[in-house]
Amino acid sequence: MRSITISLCVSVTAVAGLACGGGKAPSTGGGGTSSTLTDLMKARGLSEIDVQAALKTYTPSGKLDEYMVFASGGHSGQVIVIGVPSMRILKYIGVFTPEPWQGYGFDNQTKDVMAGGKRGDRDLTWADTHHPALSESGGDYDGKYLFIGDKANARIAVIDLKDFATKQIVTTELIGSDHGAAFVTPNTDYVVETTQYATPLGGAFADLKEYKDKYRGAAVFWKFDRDKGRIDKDASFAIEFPPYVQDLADAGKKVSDGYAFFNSINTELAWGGNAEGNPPMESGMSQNDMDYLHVVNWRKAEELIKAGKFETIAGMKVIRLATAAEEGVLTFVPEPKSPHGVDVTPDGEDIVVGGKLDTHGTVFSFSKIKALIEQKKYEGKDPYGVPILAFKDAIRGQVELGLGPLHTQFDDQGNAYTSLFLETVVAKWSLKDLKVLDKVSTHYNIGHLVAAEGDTVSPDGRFLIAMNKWALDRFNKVGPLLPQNFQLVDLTTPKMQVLYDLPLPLGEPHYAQMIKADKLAPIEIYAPGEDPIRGEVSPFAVTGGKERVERQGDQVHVYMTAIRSHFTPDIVRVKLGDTVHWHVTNLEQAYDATHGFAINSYNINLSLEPGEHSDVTFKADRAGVFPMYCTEFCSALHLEMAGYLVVEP
Ligand code: RUQ
Ligand code: CUA
Repeated sequence: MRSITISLCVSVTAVAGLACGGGKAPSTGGGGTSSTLTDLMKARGLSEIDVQAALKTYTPSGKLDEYMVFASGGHSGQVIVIGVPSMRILKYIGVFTPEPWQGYGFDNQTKDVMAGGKRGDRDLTWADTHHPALSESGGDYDGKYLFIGDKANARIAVIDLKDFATKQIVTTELIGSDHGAAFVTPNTDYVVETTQYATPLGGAFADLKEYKDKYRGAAVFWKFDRDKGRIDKDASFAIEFPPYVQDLADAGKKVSDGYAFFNSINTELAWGGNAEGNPPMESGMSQNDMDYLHVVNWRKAEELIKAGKFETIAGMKVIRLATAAEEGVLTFVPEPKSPHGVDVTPDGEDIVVGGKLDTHGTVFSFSKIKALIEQKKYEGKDPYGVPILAFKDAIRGQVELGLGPLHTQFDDQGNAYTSLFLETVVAKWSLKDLKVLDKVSTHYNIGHLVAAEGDTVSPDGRFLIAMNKWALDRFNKVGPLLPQNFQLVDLTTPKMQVLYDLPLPLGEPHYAQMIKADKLAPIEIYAPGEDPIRGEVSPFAVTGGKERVERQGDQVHVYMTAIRSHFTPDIVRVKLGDTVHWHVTNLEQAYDATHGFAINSYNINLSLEPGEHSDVTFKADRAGVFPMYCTEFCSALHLEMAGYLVVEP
């Protein structure tokens, strides 16, 4: 017992610089019980390893995190911001779905943003957010923007990290779903979105029996205009792919800049029909020993677009498959058995593919692939005329990883980390000699993993998060639907160590990226009267003393201000049938002085951050007296920050 106390004392003191006089922890003050660390450990059933983990993650009140994680919010259609190492949740960013607290999807501005993602005239009220991608300069995160894809509806969102708010959603009817989305080219020239499930391009109709001939995938290269901070739809283009069910994707970097890599899982061209005499999809798609890694020369594709070698489908410029094959835009390399993740190494030289139904990670060599393409050394063509390189000539080697390799991230020491779904571990392996060095168990069924800046040209190492699909026995029971489990893993010790479990009960968060916190510089307040979506002072902004109600026929404009602790005007009278244009400016210029604005029965709910201006338009179609009030506990007189909307019959 005594020796445990001593060794704990030594290690704890070493880790945290704690005073450890005779094993006594400092008293917690007047009249409190003073206990030794060992007593505390005993009482809570903690081991020395547990205490080390606690010391590596515990972040006292007022201390900030070193890294920030942007995680997909899965079905919620949001993005989750998490601090590392504390694993404290810092923000849910409303993206594809309304987020009431931020008033996202309630005012005219954010309704317009959401309308950008409409398919046909249908409002979509959920998303399957998969892969967030931070903007990059020279292949490194620059902390300016974040993009994320919605697999279910083939949409991409742009989030400005100036205020951590969604500014734009785009979609194209060219494709019906995506999965390799979003990822960015090294200078964020393009945000790439790739089809998952093939459909006839542009939403046309063709029966599934015509799958081979009429169904297609595509990679959409959304042009990002950095000055405007928006995707430029007109400058975007797409490349048509065979209906091989493209999976994950990654952009080349450094030596492989100008290229992008896409996995596929269905070179069998299965299309289901298990009640029509066909094999079920999952076995139909798993017959071949090899699928195709799609190697795309996107700089070449840009040239073809400039040269007019495209067709316009559903408003999108599309390089047709035959053109892509002939002009060297698209080349295939066989890859083992229904792979999943494809990840380019920090130097851009290797492309690591997770086998999923194969026990290997396959390491393709970009320089070999490039040389083979230049020499036109093909071993054949696929049925669509796309040239195929020989597998053995294109790889540097394979690493025997274990069961179910999926995704790979990198550190600053030349190591790679691959998630193994079936084995439910993270495998650490050496890029140099392709040998496994260590494995750590995760709980359970890990999907993606994210290391600190682990997919950039300069990874940091240090921390990794295992993003686990199943939680089983990790948390208190909450009924049959369990949270997902993010496990923080220490990469600085010789053996990887799990430090912390964070349950995420919001949707299945697929992927995340982890950025050094000091690369982010968000604003604290908006300029007086700023419309955050336009990024400028609103023409409807209201200043103190200029509050008023103006009527033009049945159109009523309300110019209102909010400041602790009142709205001006606090009574607004309109007539049944009027259209009301409500303009509210928060006059506060103090950090964190947010007011809410809600009107009963009319589903009006705004969040006005300091300086922010917001507009909402509605029809006064119900007579009565409707309380309106501030929904943020903004001051001692918050409850008094209220008024009435009077709709006269
Ligand atoms: S993935 S299943 Cu990122 Cu592994 Cu979507
Ligand atoms: Cu303003 Cu409560």
